[in-house]
Amino acid sequence: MKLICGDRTLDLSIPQVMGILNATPDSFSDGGQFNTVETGLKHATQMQLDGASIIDVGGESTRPGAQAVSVQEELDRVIPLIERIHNELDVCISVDSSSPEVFAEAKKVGAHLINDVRALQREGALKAAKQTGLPVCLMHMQGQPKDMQDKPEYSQVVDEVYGFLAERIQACLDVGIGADQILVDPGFGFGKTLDDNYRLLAHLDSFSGLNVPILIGLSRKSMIAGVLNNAPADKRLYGSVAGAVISAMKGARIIRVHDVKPTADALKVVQAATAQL
Ligand code: 7PM
Repeated sequence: MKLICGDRTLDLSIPQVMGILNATPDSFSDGGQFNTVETGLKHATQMQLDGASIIDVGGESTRPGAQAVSVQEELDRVIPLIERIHNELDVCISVDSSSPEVFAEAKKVGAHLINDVRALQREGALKAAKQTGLPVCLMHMQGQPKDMQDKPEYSQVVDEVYGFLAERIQACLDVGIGADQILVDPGFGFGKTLDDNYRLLAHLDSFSGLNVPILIGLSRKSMIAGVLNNAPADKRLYGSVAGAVISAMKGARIIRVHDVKPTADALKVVQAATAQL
């Protein structure tokens, strides 16, 4: 089970850790670009040392309630950082974006994977993604970040998310993206109640019916806080690691996290046990 990512290859027979690198100004002490790139590179370096095989660089906050950012703003945030990481580190770089212009520029400076929380539904996104030749991760979201948590509603959340992802896989195949270049993600926290999130986690194994690798992100999310008396973000580590372990045991191949070392250690234990099945 290998995923070809431009000039790199990821071995998905073992669960891989994707480290989150925010290139949004609020994640850094000042808005200056030098500081942003240097701080980001340091963080990426540490995450790689800790066991991340992929660094996910994002310049749009998709936090519930967040406002949209312009394409230029997104480019200014992510492109210099991707270029620097590509020049300095031996790691797979994923770009967390929904903008066709960002896909193209990110590819030029060394990105290896497109991670789109809007599953390539923006105008021109499917074609732009296809043109990069890079693998794509298709995520499910109900609504838009601005209002997605207002009133999430499903009749059968697992079936609906599954159906949506199946349809987006087909849309990719229709523009010529190879079946072996597609990943899917149920999108924990994106237009979902606490019960919806745990139902998706409990049934994550059913998504293997889509026949593409599964990526998940639940690190420090409200679904963790929701079972921990609404613990603040810095108190959600053990819960997040538990979610990562459950996901890996139910077949997830890439786990997107803030806390790389604790997650990488936990996944090694999962792998050691799984290898004896
Ligand atoms: C604030 C709240 C900022 C939540 C950022 C977030 C995912 C993703 C994100 C995910 C994939 C976060 C989210 N989440 N991409 N991007 N899957 N593929 O918690 O679950 O990191 S942003």
